[in-house]
Amino acid sequence: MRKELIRAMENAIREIKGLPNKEVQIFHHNDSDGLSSGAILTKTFERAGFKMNRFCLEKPYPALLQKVYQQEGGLIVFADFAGRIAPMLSDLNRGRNLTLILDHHVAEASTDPKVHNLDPDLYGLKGDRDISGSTTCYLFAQILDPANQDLAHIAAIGAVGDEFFVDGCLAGENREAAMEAVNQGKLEIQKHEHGERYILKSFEAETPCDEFGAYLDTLGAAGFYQKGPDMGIKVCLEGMTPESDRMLEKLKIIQNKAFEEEIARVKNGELKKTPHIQWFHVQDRFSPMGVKMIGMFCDTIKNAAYIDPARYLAGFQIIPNEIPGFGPIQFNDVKISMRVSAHMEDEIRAGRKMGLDILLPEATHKLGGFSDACHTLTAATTVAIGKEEQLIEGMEQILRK
Ligand SMILES: [Mn+2]
Repeated sequence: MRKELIRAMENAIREIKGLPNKEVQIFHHNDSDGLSSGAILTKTFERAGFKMNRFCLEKPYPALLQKVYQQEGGLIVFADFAGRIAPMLSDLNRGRNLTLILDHHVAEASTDPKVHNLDPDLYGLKGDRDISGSTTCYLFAQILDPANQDLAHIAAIGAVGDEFFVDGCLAGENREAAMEAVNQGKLEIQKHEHGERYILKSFEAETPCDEFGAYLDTLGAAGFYQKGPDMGIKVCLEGMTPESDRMLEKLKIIQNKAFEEEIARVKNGELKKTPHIQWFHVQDRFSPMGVKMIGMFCDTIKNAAYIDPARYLAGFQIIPNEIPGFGPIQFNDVKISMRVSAHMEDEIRAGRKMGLDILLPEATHKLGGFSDACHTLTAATTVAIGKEEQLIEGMEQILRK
């Protein structure tokens, strides 16, 4: 299975080497795994002598993809997302651009031979156990040029960041990458009672990978519209600096202040209630932070005393009509994030309440929205601005049935 993935990567690389222009556009996710993936690809294509345009995205929104695929003859790489939307990318591409998908989420096969879906999920590897986005990029990088083996520790940062462990330890391809970094003296593995801790030794200060990942997560999420991802890539490649520390502190202050103010509003009656759902709307009050913040905010308050433990919790945040570095895009959409209390979590696990993975996508589809990351206990989708109440009502209808 791994062999076939390697072969597929080799085929894609052969096509890259046959391109007349050495130019690449990289789109990568904004969490620690996505930033690590972006850093590995940046170094890899730099070394290969490519001119590069790199974009960090919170999600590969269809409105953005339509713009991306107006071009022809390009090399387009997606990292840490897009595995599942390979058929859609194939329809948009129609043989016109060489496209590579280096994701590790659940995937669907491409229908365009120019769209290479190199998601290990298609090759029998488990993206939530064996291999992260960063390790997928690392595998690809190594095949392109064995010199890229020196990026193994960055693969480990992403793997730890995604928190997929087996008995507290990295497994599969992620473990291979970590062991390579250990051999190079860039990583140390400390064993403890419940597994292992991974300490980065490649930079001036030794830092545990989990702390490094949390640092990247804040830069990418809270700093999304303020060049946080650029700083994240730099930190992955060169380590933390006083400058990156200052940016992190500034972002933490912005986040804490925004959350505190929103908690006060929710407590003071801005939480609307329907029979099964409680919901609120932050409009653009989390600006200039990214829309991942609405999910993080729901996580922060889901078990608070002022939240009804027996109702689903939903929060809305307006998606800015802009992708940093890419320019304006008229999304005119709002993001909804949903979470549940510990009590509801038990109910859903026991099968007595409907999981969010069914409830939210079903209601979203009826309104022509876009659903991406929906799990039983956490879910998020987007719908057009103005359809918020209809979406809540749609979910109530599903629950009444
Ligand atoms: Mn990932």
